[in-house]
Amino acid sequence: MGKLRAAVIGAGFIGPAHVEALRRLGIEVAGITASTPKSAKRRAERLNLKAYGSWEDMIADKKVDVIHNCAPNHLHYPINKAALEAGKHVFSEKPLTISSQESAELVALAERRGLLGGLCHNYRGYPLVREAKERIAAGELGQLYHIHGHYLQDWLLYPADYNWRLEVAQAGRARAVGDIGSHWFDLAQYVSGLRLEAVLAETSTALPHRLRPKGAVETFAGPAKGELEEYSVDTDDYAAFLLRFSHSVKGYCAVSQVAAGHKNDLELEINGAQSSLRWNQERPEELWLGRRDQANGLVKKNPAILSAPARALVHYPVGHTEGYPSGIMNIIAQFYRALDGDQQADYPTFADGHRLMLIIEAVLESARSHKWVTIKG
Ligand code: SOE
Repeated sequence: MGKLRAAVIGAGFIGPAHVEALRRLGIEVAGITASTPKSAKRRAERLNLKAYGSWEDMIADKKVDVIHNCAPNHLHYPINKAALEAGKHVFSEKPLTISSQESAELVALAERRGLLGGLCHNYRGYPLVREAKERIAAGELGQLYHIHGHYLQDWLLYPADYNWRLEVAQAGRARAVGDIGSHWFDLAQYVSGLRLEAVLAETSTALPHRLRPKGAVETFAGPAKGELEEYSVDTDDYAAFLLRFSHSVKGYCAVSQVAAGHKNDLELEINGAQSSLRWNQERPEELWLGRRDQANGLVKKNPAILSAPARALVHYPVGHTEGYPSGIMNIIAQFYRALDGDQQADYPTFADGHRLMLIIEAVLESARSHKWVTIKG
């Protein structure tokens, strides 16, 4: 396929993380764009990159082969669609779109055009996550019984914590569910190898009235300053789910963006007939093993004891901490291996993203109807 050139749309929290990952992989980055030409220029200067005036200009650039879409949620669909129509491969931020109708369209479009679509469910890219997956696939836990966990954050705790994710027009109807619930669902299915089949959900809005600034604010930027105005919010700060997976495995999970003290607390625990395992994003280099008749154990990010697929995701020796940035890089690396024709490359696809949209919609429907909802597809 030759040397591919990438370009990144979005210069907030996550766009520059894609740039860093691409640079670590030795993939050329043609440039970056942002919500305004001025902020694109500012960010591009800091990253020593070319600033495109708009995402349309970037997509029109014949020198660009792969578009990284790190724009807000409502722009995932139009940008991904335009990029595919222009013959570019797409690596998109999640959720894939804001409706399953749009995500289905993107899956079909990529297929028709013979292009690849990848999705940044970066938590799949941690060595100990992969180790958990390998141990389950090898039968170490025995028959699986339960899958549970949480994804808790506190960056939207205060009324003046502002971000575009609080605006339905930009983020879609699902907030915590779409932003962080989608990660948890993806991880639970990826690690267990099971499919989520049905959900009973409750959502709630702890802060129905918030304060917003006149200007733009970045993710994790802290409470807004300057002139503020009050506005109403009715999307989910919090959601709890009862879950049914394939093979009659049962589970539960809670997500919140207003849980004081929790920063990026994504946790997944799986219990089987022989043993359990647990992984937490804030202790990314440890995998807890739970046993009934022996001492519980802790597997460290030690290449000498990890399975081969997990070892391949390690870039520094044991005890030399790596986490979030390397996870993103590992997933992006797999996507580019797929672009290079590697059939074994393992990355979240647009088809996965479409199914996650069906899950998000099932959650919202269940929260409305107070009934179990079967996930379509
Ligand atoms: C904000 O909740 C956020 O930045 C998410 O959008 C990311 O996907 C997650 O990795 C960290 O938190």
